[in-house]
Amino acid sequence: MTKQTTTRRDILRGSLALAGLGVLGIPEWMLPALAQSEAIVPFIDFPERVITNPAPDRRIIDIRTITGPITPKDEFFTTQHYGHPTVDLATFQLKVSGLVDRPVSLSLDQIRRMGNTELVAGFECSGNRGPLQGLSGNGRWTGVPLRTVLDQAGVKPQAREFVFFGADRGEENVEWRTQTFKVMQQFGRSLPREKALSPEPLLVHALNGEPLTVHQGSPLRLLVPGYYGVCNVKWLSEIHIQEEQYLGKFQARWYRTLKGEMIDGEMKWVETAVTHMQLKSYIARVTRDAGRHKVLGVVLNDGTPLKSVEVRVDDGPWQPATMDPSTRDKYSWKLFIYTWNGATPGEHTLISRAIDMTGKVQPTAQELENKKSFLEDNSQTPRKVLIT
Ligand SMILES: Nc1nc2c(c(=O)[nH]1)N[C@H]1C(S)=C(S)[C@@H](COP(=O)(O)O)O[C@H]1N2
Ligand SMILES: [Mo]
Repeated sequence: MTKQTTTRRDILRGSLALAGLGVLGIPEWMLPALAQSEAIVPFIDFPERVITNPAPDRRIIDIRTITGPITPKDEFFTTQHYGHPTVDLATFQLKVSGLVDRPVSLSLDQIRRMGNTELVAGFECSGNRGPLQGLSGNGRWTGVPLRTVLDQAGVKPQAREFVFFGADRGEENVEWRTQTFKVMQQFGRSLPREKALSPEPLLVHALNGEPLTVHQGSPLRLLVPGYYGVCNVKWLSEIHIQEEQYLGKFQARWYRTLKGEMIDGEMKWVETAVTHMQLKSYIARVTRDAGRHKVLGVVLNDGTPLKSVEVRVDDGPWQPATMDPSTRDKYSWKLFIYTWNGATPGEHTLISRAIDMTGKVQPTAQELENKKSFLEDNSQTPRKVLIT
């Protein structure tokens, strides 16, 4: 009980401050924290034992424990390819090199003094999918607009490709025709000029008001709001600006989506880069309170305004869910609640779908059948519960 009370208070403080609403501004039932009389209805299609810490440097979020829009820093999912590099905060310098008027090297203090922009943003790993959906989080980030740093260096007109390197590296096999070369590579991702110079990408140094942890890329990471996790380069050490396309493994090979599309009666196989997040919703948990059931879920996308979220029970009609008014920030997770009246005893399948303002509807698994690579799986995730 004590823990629940604390959680509820924390959520009130956190989300109401963000939404600028008073305590009485949000109807009590909208709050995702459990009421005292509320009981969790377990999912019967969830793996029995969810290992939330599969390795020291990895963590997933157990979606059934989501209690509010802001993910606590020590519950934020985390993953990377080369483990954690050692970065000495005292001697840390961010380098900006390549097609610039003045190459610059900035200490953490210098970067912090360039401004403290705050942004609530959520992201997921492009490999996030059902049944766990555990690779996503939502936080309040603090940092400097990337543009501010780039302006200091002065970007040359012919610059087209902005490459962000992390301090982490590993040996890779690079295949070329019939040969394989073993070479050391730094984790790198790139953005095209237009995106890099847009006002939104941030170089962030804090999450939820505290300095980034090693897991989250201490001391500095790139945050591209609305983009998949892979774009948010952790332990950022260098921004290299070039004219050439960047073809590193995590840009050009691993983070691709291969999808078949029927065009004029012919199947075309299209490969695209993993960039902006696809429209997704999922059910996080179901609770029972005095005979009434509540279905809580999360929506995330690339910031395109949402039109609605709907929930369907078994083969029934799609029913509108209510969006939590405290999660209005453009790039934030949006929480939704669906009140399920008259649930009958027995097994039921619940499913949610989000629809955005452009009319885009979250696809079914069947509609994504021709997507070969598992990344960018935003299909509707069914959830089974047993009502007793
Ligand atoms: N330097 C570096 N940055 C990285 C990665 C990496 O391997 N190295 N992995 C990316 C991937 S695939 C994801 S999903 C996110 C995870 O961010 P998080 O650990 O803060 O949740 O970091 C991204 N940034
Ligand atoms: Mo990822």
